[in-house]
Amino acid sequence: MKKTWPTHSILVIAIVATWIKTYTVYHTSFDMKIENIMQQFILFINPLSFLLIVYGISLFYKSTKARNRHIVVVSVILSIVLYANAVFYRFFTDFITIPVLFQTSNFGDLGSSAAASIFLTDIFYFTDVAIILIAIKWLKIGEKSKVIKASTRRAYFVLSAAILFLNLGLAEIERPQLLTRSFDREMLVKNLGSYNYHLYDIFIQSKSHAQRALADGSELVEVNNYVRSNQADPNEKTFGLAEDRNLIVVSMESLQSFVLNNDMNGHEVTPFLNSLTNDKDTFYFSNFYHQTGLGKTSDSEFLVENSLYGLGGGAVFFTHGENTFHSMAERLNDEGYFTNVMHANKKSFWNRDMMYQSLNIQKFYDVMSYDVNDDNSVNWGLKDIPFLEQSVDLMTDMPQPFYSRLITLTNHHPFTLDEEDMLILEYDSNSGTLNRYFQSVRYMDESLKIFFDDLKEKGLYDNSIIVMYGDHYGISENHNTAMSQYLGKEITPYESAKLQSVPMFIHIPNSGAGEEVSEISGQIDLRPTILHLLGVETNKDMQLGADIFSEDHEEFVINRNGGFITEDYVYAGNTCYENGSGIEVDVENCQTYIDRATQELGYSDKIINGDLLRFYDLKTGNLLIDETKESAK
Ligand code: GP9
Ligand code: MN
Repeated sequence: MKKTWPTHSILVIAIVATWIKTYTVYHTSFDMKIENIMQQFILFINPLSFLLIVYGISLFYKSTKARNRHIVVVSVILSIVLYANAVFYRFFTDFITIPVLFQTSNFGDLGSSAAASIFLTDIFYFTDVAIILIAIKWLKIGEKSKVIKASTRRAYFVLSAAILFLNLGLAEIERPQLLTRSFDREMLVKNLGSYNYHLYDIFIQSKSHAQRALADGSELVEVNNYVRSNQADPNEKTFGLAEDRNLIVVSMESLQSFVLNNDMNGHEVTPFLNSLTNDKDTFYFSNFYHQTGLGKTSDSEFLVENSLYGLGGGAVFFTHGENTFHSMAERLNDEGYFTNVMHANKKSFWNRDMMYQSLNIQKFYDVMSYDVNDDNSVNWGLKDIPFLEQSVDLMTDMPQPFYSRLITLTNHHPFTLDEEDMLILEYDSNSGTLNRYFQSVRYMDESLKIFFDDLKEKGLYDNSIIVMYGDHYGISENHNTAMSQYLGKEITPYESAKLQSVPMFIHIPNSGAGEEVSEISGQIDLRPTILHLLGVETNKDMQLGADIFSEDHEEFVINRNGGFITEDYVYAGNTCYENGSGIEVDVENCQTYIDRATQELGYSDKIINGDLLRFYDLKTGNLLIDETKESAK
């Protein structure tokens, strides 16, 4: 007689198969830092409670067929979720959060990046589904149609709950306050497991939606007090230095500081930008950091316009694109500027078309405003040289003064170029991404040089101020091995934090005011710094940054992940380092700043989640507390 298998064999096989697959995927697809045996153990057991529960629901079905169908459907859904996270991670080095799922209009645009990130071998992400299907087809199960006893079910779910609490308990020991403070997504996945993490995320997101509904103007009081007490008065020497000039702000895609004044196998990577670092009309900020999160370019735009941080989860451009903001564009509209953004991509990308309305930007020159064809395109679209050339043409027709914010695109992952634009050779590491990065940055540098020449030629240069900043990192931590080969040192969390430095230039033609500014500063500071240079006061603005030229500017740059950099310390990966030496020091040294960073990010989130600026009158600086109920409608 052929051997028969116990009644619940399929359930057990499903749980074990998905469990092992998930654990394997943790190690192969995500780069999660595991520091000790305890963390390894939590990582190992964390998928179990969730799998026991979702697969276990099959025990409520009366027939074997229905039970098996449930198990197969669950395994397919979970595989898709895990696979989607793995692909997402290849792009963003992060896990999916609910708001990004609503960014569907972005998915079509991912184009070459997506194609470069999906492989045939990805079929292994569905191994458990295959095992389950084979088991259902081939295993002979004894006592098939047996209805499961309520007591068996009860025992099963009590056991599942016990494992869940064991998991949560260990997570709490390993990382106190994890559930109340979230910290970062990697930590959540490491401790709760990728599936439970999504449940947690759903919970958090629904809460933030409720927050807007419940928010009222009185919540602004505390934030307002904080903003006013940290206010930095303008520096007399620089206030109004660029008054009445056109403002041109260039977002330099994926440009990090490490390539500046550096060479790659003997080739200068950024000759033009290097020349600006000691130019008589240029302020070069050599200790400037990006502060973006998951929203990447859009977060940097948000920081520039509002001097508020993006959100910890998802892109604020999407999640809160309909909020009330008092942007830099709004301030400049009031000063008589023609405000616009120039970017040769689809207007819906990052929800810009919607968000720009909330930011009161008068015109968006999107891809439709440009002449784009096969010859002048590469990678994500129109190449930077023709983009900047055509932008200058468009500027010549603008009413002056104008504020144009230009967003470059060629130097974007996967950093591909046409042969004719490769001005230097590739690098020679094990990372194609880093190898191409240098070439692609070299092209960007050339495009900026041509841009300056064009502005001069079209008579726009002398009467403008040109601000240029790197929007966010280009080389993620996935390329640490290659980076350590290039930089000749190990990439510790300290080094990673320092690598988030991006170049920033403020070029004021014929001012003779240029110098290197080594003050530690970040994108949050751009708005007050720029407005003050244009002679616009910001003492009523609800902003979290400060004018970098101000005597009161503080050397304290907060990362969206809660880390920070001060003159003395760098806080990264939950470790406190001495700035300069990179030596680990007692976390006590960082504690005051850890609290400040949490507080400041919290205030920014509070403003955004509660849509609190609808209760703020920028003209008078009054909080609209009495009108709360009216405005909330
Ligand atoms: C898309 C461009 C790139 O329009 O700004 O966005 P990113 O992927 O860098 O956030
Ligand atoms: Mn970008």
